[in-house]
Amino acid sequence: MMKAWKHVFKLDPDREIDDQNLDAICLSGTDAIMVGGSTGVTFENTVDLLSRIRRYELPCVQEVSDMESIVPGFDLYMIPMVLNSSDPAWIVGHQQQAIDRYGYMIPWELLVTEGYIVLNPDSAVARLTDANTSLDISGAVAYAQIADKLMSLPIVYLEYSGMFGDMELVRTVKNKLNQAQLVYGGGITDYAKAKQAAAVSDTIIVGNIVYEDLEQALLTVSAVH
Ligand code: 1GP
Repeated sequence: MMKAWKHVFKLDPDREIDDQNLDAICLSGTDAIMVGGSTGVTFENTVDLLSRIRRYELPCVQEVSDMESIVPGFDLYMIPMVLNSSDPAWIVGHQQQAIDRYGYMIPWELLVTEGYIVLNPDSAVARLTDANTSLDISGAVAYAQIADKLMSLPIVYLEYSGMFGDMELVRTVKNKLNQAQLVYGGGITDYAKAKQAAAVSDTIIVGNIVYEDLEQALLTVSAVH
C-alpha cells in the first residue's frame, strides 16, 4: 500500500492536536498518517493518538523509534535504519535488541524498512543518532545506493526534518534509485514547497506545519493530488 502513497502526514504523539484539527487532517485527502517522533514518544501517547485516528478510514502506520512504544493495531510498522549514523546502534543495534526480545510476536509481514539518510544537522534526529550530515550530493547518493542496491530496502527516506532540503540532491538520488521508493521529508510548509518536493520524490511527508499552520498544511495535499 505504501508504494502508492504520494502524500503522508506525520503526527507526533508527543504534541497536542485537538479533535477539529485532527478531523481536518484525516479528511484532507492525504494517503495515510504516520505516527512517530524522535523524542517523548510513549506507549500511552501513541495508543491515544492511534485510537483517535482510527475513527477515520485512512491507513495509519507507526514509525518505530523506540521498542517501548510499539503499539499493536497499526496497518504497517516503519522501521528506520539510519544509514549515516555514526553509531551502529541506530543502524542495526536497537533493531537487534527489539527482535531478540519480541521476535516471537513480530508480525513480519507488516514491517517496512526505511533506509534513512539524515541531512539537517540541527534536527533532533541528527543529534539523537549522531548522524554524519555533511554529505555532498554524491555522498548522499552513495548511501541511497547502499539502501537500494546492496540492502534491497523498499524505501530510501531523505530526512531534512525541520528544514527544506536541497532539491537538486533529492532529484539526483531519485534518478539513481533502481527499486526503492524515495520518501522526502522536511520543511514542507506550503503548497509551493510541496509541489517542488513531490516533483523529485515518490512520497512527501509533512510534519511540523500541521502544528504551526493547519491551513498551509492542508494545502500541501492539493499540491500532490
Ligand atoms: C519529520 O520528515 C518529517 O520526520 C517531516 O519534517 O516536520 O519538517 O515537516 P517536517
